[in-house]
Amino acid sequence: MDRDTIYSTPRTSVPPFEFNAAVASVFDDMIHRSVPMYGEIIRRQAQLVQRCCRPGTRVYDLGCSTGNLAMALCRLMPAGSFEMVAVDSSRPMLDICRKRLKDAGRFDDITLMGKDIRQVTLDRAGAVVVNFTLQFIPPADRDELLQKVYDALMPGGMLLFSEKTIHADQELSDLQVDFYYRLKKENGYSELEISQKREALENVLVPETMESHQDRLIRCGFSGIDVWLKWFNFCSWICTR
Ligand code: GEK
Repeated sequence: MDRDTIYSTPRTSVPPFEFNAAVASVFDDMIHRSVPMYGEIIRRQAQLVQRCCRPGTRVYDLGCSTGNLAMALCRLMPAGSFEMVAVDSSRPMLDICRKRLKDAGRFDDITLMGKDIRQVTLDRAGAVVVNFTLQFIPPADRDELLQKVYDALMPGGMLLFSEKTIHADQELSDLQVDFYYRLKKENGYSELEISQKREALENVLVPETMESHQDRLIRCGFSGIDVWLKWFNFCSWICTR
């Protein structure tokens, strides 16, 4: 896994963050060092998917990046025992995902789609995973996307959803951000890397409060909503119909 050094040298101006080839090539290192408990999130989500995925249903991973969830699911479930569609609009991310699946001999298990998740039709969904991707969708389009997820879920189906959030209380918000940057420093990012990445993500990653996410989930019709993991400004939900 290549090390993420994208923001390690000073830039005169920091362009908006993109999921381009440079980012894709270091993505796994970047996400493991930037998302608290990322390995735990993927491991437990794969186990949850395994529980609720019944014959005739599909698993969707919307914003699949390099396919960490697909790989975790392949480790848990034998070839041919599940149907999965993994979607991402970044070509370089999907190229890496495809190669990993081929190398593991599991390419036939997963359908990869290079598309905007807003344009994808979902059908017979047993589980839909949306990890740290809604935050990159324009806020005005988020209701429609989650409504589409809800409408596609079969009885007994689940949405597994994770986001970076903000806190409405400024003092608590500052505290969360402070601890988040502390974690990034502990994981080897310098002050310069942290501040240039923050600048790059401005207006690209648009976080919402947990309450605003939960209000949307309720509006869309989800009846069971559980925060199963929370670490300062990071939150993972299980949502059932
Ligand atoms: C993981 N879920 O490893 N349509 C499709 N893909 C999109 C769109 C869109 N409109 N916008 C962004 N993406 C993964 C991590 S990363 C999170 C998800 C992060 C894709 C984008 O190309 C990228 O691969 C992914 O969403 C977000 O659990 O980097 O913070």
